[in-house]
Amino acid sequence: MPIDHSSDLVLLKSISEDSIVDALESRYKKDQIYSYIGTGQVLLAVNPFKLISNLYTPATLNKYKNKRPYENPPHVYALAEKAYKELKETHKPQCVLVSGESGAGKTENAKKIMEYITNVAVPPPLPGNKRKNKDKTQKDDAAASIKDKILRSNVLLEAFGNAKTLRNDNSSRFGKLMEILFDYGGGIVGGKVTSYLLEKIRVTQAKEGERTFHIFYQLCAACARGEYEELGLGTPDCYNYLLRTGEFKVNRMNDLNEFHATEQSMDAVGFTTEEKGSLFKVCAAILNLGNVFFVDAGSEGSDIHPDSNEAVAWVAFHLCMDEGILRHNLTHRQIDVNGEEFQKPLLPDDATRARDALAMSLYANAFSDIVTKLNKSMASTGAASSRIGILDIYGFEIFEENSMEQLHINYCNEKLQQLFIELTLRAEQEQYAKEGIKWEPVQYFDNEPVVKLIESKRPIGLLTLLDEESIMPRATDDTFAAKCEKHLKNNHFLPLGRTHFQIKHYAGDVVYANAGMLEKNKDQLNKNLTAMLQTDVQNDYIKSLYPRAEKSFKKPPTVSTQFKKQMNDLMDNLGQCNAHYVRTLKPNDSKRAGVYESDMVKNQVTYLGLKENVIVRRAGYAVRQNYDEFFQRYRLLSEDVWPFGTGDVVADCETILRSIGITSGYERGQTMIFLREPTTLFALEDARDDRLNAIATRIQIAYRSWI
Ligand code: AOV
Ligand code: MG
Repeated sequence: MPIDHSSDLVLLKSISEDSIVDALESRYKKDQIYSYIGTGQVLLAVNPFKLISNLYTPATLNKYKNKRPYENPPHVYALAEKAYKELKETHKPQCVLVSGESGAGKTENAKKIMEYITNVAVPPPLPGNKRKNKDKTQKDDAAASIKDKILRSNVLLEAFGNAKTLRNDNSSRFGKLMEILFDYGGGIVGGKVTSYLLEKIRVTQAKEGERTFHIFYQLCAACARGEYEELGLGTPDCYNYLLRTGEFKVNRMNDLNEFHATEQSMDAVGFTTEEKGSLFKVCAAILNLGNVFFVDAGSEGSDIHPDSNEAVAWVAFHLCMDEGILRHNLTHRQIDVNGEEFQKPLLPDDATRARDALAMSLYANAFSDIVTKLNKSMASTGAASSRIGILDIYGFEIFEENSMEQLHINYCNEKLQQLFIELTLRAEQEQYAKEGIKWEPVQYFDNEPVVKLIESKRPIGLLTLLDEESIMPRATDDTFAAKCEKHLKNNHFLPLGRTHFQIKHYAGDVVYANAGMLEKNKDQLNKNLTAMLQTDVQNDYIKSLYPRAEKSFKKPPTVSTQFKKQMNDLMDNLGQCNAHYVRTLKPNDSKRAGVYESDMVKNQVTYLGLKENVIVRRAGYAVRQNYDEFFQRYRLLSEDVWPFGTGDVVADCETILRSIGITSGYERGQTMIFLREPTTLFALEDARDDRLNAIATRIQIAYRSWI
């Protein structure tokens, strides 16, 4: 197949942000959503917001098997193939980093990568002929079942971890690293999911026009059809947590069908009927909790509102506990004074906050438990020698109101962008150095100051300040704002009075509201509620979500501390891997097919640093190829080397180049040949096509004269 000159941005005639935007547009209009920066290096994917026929069929998938990226049009399958091939050849851990803003297509592409890899991965090897057929079948079955679980885990995690937002109808509200584990021969032996900070506030406070997590609507739809009737759920508009947003349906999403898929995935990963029932009970308890309101009961206390009696009864029923104990714990808080415990009545507002904290905690713990169960069920069946990690996080987001959740999400995106810069630059430099090629470094926009502003300990950064304020007894959102203003002297930080501050992120300026940050960061469930879940509930599953901690005088780590640690562990993990990149782009903000808004794409091209990426890739050498591969592909161009070469592959490659008149503009590396001009590659490909055509014609003539 002749090379499509527009498929790799490195081959563009002139490089500017506009020319990149235009090139992507003309491809997009032809339904060519994928392009490269350096064939097989960085894959760009523009969200089509529609199904493109034949893009992901089994036939297409097969076309990419065992092929080099340049042998086919750009595709996420090509990148997945490359990651898998490098795993098999080098046995080094690989990772695919999928990045882009919210709704750009990260999750969809990440799933295609998993689909590809689970499809092509070889069955586990059988040592010699000694093994009986029975063993073979068992091992094959185990591998097939793990592949199935890996794919189905997506359905399950999306049901509980995704939601409709203003940006994306199926927005990931948690970050995910899926690691597929392989044996030495490239057979899949297991899988491992790591999840990052679920946006649990969505359970109780989803915004107008959005939805909370899909599972709640799925359950309501199932109950309406008579499934899981014992949960007693009504339509979504019966529940305050769902009603608030005014949004119940998602375009092209059928909650009942989705529920069945969720249930099937739960079965596939080994949830028992009882476990499923308990998990759904927790969800139903949460929905009913949202319908519990409080009234003033004088002398600083509160009572359950009489209209909420039914809701409280349902909560007690679902949590399998005594209603009286529940009512008491919802309206009181345990405090310790000089080692003695007291029950302090709560004001209605405080009781409401405690109620929401309970709902969020139940959901977050249930979500962690799902991840734990998934990991048990995908645990390695044999010795894992290496892995491919596929990272699909929540994309950079800006809303009208941004809070701690957005701060964490955007911080995570900053870290990933930083890693991208470091690895592409480092990898590029290392390759030139290793191959002994001279190279002039290219300047990049470096987002390190922003990362430092957020996470640094010294000088003190934003999250550290937040942590410090969170343990101060009399700290308020206001004192936090004052401290930020005093300590954060950084061009990327702008205090906006006492209520808001702005951060200049690599992907845009975001204004964050201070309100509630300290509380969210402390993330404490009243002691009496924790104790209630540990002792008063009669359901083992729910109890298991609240294991008793060892007695400790240390304060539990804050949300920010935990997240920062997770991010740094993640970066360490990814730093050990050979990285592959998918950069997803969003062509419009209205989720519409066929609409390509150049300004919007240009903004992303700018902040993703795609132009610099192209320049770096091109600065040295546009094309690089292993000597052997180069020889195999182009040997038919020179009679002097055809068919087996002279034994000196480097000299043979030069002979091939000379045969089409190229005597300069290339460099001999240790293992690779580097071509400076992309046109050299075109010339080689064109000559190869001519040659193949000539051979085909000769064969035809010979054939005709023969018949
Ligand atoms: P995201 O993962 O990047 O956003 P998704 O992968 O969920 O974005 O994509 C958003 C929506 O765009 C999907 O639900 C599809 O409808 C559509 N879409 C994306 N890629 C494709 C594709 N290749 N083909 C067809 N439709 C596509 V977020 O999770 O919000 O950051 O946090
Ligand atoms: Mg997503």
